[in-house]
Amino acid sequence: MHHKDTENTKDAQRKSSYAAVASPTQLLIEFDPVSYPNLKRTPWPNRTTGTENTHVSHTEPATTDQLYIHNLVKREPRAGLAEDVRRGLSTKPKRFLPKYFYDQLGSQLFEAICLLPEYYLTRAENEILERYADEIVSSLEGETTLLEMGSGSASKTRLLIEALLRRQKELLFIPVDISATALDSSSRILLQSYPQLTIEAYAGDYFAGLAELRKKQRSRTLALFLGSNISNFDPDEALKFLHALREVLQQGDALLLGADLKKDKSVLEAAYNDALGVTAAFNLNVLARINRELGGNFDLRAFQHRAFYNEAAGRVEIYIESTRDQKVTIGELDMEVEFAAGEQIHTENSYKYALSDIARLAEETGFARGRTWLDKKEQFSSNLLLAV
Ligand code: AVJ
Repeated sequence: MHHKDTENTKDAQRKSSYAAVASPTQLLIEFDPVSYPNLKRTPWPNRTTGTENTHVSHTEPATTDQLYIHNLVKREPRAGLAEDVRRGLSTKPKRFLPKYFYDQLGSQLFEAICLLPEYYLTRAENEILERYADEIVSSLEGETTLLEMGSGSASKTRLLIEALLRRQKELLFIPVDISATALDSSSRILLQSYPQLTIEAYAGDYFAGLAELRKKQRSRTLALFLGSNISNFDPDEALKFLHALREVLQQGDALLLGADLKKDKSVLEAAYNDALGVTAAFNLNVLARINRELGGNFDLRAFQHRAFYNEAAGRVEIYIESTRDQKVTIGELDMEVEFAAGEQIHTENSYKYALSDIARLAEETGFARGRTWLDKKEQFSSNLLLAV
């Protein structure tokens, strides 16, 4: 049950600052300055009248008509980085959960990955959405709410927002993301571009987000799970996730699922071993994060990035490998960890799909398979699954 869980799980005493500045119609959340050292307390862009600089630091919704970010992690500070790192470094083989990639720096490194020439996924999905967004949204009837799991920078989402706004005047957008900074900045940008939007955001991991979403009724909903975010799930977790997502939807709603397709090993391995080393930085940033947030002393130069396609398992496997025998201490965990030369920490799997895999997943989780769209090179798939 890995994947996303907000970064700002550090104890309350650390999150004294960053009560956001909000104008009367908006409200933001508190950020953890350890996970988000560079978050700026910029005032809201001027889209409202009235007084500025109302205070805030709530976890519960206040009356606001444009944006609210629910911080789910603050409610469960125990299930966090510290505990998962302790556990992950105590098991054999060692492992981390991919959700911990996405602190402020990690989220931005991921945005950089999406621009790499070798990382074809983002461009391929963008090509599909540019071309078919209108067709995709026409599969739903009536006033539609847009829900997105793992929205990140939400740049591809814009294409669907625009398609929906061509047929309705207003739109409620509900993004769920592990990174509170990504949610904050993407929401600000979206609201500036589309004044017709209302955003209700959830900063937390997928399952925490879904648990919250179950509590509320929504109008006709198009859910998005883009970018092959499903790739991080093992098969049983993918089933569990789609089941849970199906539960927050009603019959007649739909899910647009972006899934990277199985393909040539050389293409896949290049995508996860880029020449600039951005993927390596993204991967090793987890060690830097442990140094920053848990008082670790990992020497990043004594570890290296590894990624290869395991064809039998249908997944790219990503590791951090120790280049020598070494000991690392993690102050806040009171922990000393030994690494042998060549020993690895498994940081991520990225599963690749055949269209038949997606069909099976859909059928097992209460969806009927609608249309599938591919990019011209047929590298990536956008699959409409209908809640039945
Ligand atoms: C965000 C899980 C879709 O698996 O391609 C990219 C993450 N890791 N490069 C992927 C990732 C290294 C990405 N997903």
